[in-house]
Amino acid sequence: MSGTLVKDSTAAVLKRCHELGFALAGVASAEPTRWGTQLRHWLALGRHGEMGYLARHLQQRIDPGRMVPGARSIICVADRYHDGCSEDEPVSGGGPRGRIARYARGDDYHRVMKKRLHSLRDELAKEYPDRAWRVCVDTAPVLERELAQRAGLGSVGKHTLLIEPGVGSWLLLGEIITSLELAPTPADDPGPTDPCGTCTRCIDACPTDAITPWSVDATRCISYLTIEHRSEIDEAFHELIGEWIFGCDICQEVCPHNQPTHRTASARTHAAYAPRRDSFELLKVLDWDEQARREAFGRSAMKRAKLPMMKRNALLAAGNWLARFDDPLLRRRICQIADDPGQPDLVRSTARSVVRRLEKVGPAAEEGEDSPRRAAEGRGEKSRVQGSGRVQQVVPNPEPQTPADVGPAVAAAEKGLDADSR
Ligand code: B12
Ligand code: SF4
Ligand code: SF4
Repeated sequence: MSGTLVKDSTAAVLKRCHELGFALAGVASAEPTRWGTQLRHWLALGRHGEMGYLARHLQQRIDPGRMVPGARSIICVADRYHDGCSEDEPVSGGGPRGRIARYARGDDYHRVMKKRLHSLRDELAKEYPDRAWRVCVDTAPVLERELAQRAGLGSVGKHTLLIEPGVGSWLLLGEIITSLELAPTPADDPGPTDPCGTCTRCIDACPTDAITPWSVDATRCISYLTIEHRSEIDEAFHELIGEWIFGCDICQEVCPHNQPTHRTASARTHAAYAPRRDSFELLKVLDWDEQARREAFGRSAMKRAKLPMMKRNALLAAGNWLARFDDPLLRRRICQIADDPGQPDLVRSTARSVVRRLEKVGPAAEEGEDSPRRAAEGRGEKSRVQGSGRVQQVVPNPEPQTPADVGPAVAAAEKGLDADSR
C-alpha cells in the first residue's frame, strides 16, 4: 500500500473504533517488547505466583507479532470504566460488607470489549480479505499496557498501569493484531514517558508493599490474592487485605492522575460499566451456594473467583470488620464455619485462622479515624503532579538479583512452558 493509502486506512480504522464507543484508540507496530529481560526476571523470581499462564507462550508475550502470520500492526483500544468523580460510598448500605474493585462493578469487560472488537475485525476482514487478524482482551499472551503506551494511548505509571494523560488510569485495554499495514500513532515511538515524576503515593499507600517502581509483585497484591490465588492466603496478609473481597483499587485511588478535574468530569465512560454492585454483605456471601454466587455476580467479570475463594475472602474481611466493630451474628457465623466439617478445607481453615486472630485481638473497639477505608481515603490527596517528560533513569526491577543470577531459574521456567492459554 502507498503511504497515503496506509494513512487513510489508519484514520478510517481509528474513526471506526471511536464510533464503536472506545474512549481511546491508536496503532502500535508489531515489534517485540523492550522489557523482555525484565519480564523473564519477574517470572524467574516467581512474582506471578499461581498464575502459571503468564509463563506460557512466553515467546509470544515477548514478540506479539508471533500471534498472527505476517503481523504488521496492532490496533490498541481502551474503554473507560470510571470517571474518577462518582461517589465512592457503598450504594448498598452500611454494615459488614466486602468491597469490589471498580472494574468488576458493571458488565464483564472481556465480553463488552470483545463484542465490538470482533465486529471491527469482521468489517475489516471484508475490506481486506487476504489479511490475518487476532482479537485480544486481557487473556492473550501480550503485554497490553506496553502496546497501548506504544500506540500513544497514555503512559505507564510506577504502579504499572496505563494512565491517560489528564484523565487517569480507570481504563481497560484490548487489541487487534493484524497483518494489515497501518501507520503507528505516534509515527515515531518516543519510548516510555514518565507520568510520575517524584511522586510515590501508590508505593506508599499499597497496604502489602507490592509495588516497586514499574513492577508489582503479584504474590503480594490484594488483587492477585483475592482473585487469582486459589489456595489459602498467608496470615501475614489477612489484616492488610482490609475490606477488599474482590480486587483492590488503592494504588489507583491515591494516584494524583485519578483525582477529579474538569477533564475527568467530562470523560466519557462506557455505559456497560455502570456500577451494579460495589460491595457484598459479608454474612450473605458466607451463606452463598453456587446459584446465589452466580446470581450475585450477574454479568460481571467476577466469575474467576470461585465459591470457596469468595467465602475465604469474605471471612478475612469479616475478621477485619470484627477487629473494629462488634457483630455477634457475624462472629457466631464464623465460629460455626470453623467447626463445620461440611465446609471446603479452604473455607474452614480460613475461618479457624480468623477465629484465632479474633481471640488474640479481644473484643472489638468502635471504629475510629484509622478504619481501612478512612486510612485509604486519607492517603488520597487531591492535588495533581506533573510528569517529568521522558523516562531518563528508571530502575525497573530493583531486586538484588541480576539476570545472570536468575538464569537457571528462567531456563527452568521456560522449559515448563506449555501450549495452554489462560
Ligand atoms: C497478570 C495481570 C495482573 C496481575 C499482575 C499485575 C501486574 N502489574 O503485572 C494481578 C492479578 C496482580 C493484576 C492486578 C490488577 N490488574 Co491486571 N492484568 C494482568 C495481565 C493479565 C497480564 C499483566 C502482565 O503481563 N504482567 C507481567 C508483568 C511482568 O508485566 P508488567 O508489569 O507490564 O511488567 C513490565 C513492565 O514493568 C516493564 N518495565 C520494567 N521496567 C520498566 C520501566 C518503565 C518506565 C516502564 C514504563 C515499564 C517497565 O517490564 C515488564 C515486562 O514487560 C494484564 C492483561 C495483559 N494481557 O496485559 C491485566 C491488566 C494489566 N490488569 C488490569 C487491571 C485493571 C488490574 C487491576 C487494576 C484490577 C483490580 N482493580 O484489582 C489490578 C492492578 C494492580 C497493579 N497495580 O498492577 C488492566 C490494566 C489497565 C490499565 N489501566 O493499565 C489489564 C491491562 C487488563 C485489561 N485488559 O485491561 N493484574
Ligand atoms: S492493587 Fe492494591 S495491593 Fe495491588 S499493588 Fe495496588 S494497592 Fe497494592
Ligand atoms: S503518579 Fe504517583 S500514584 Fe500515580 S502511578 Fe505515579 S507514582 Fe503512583
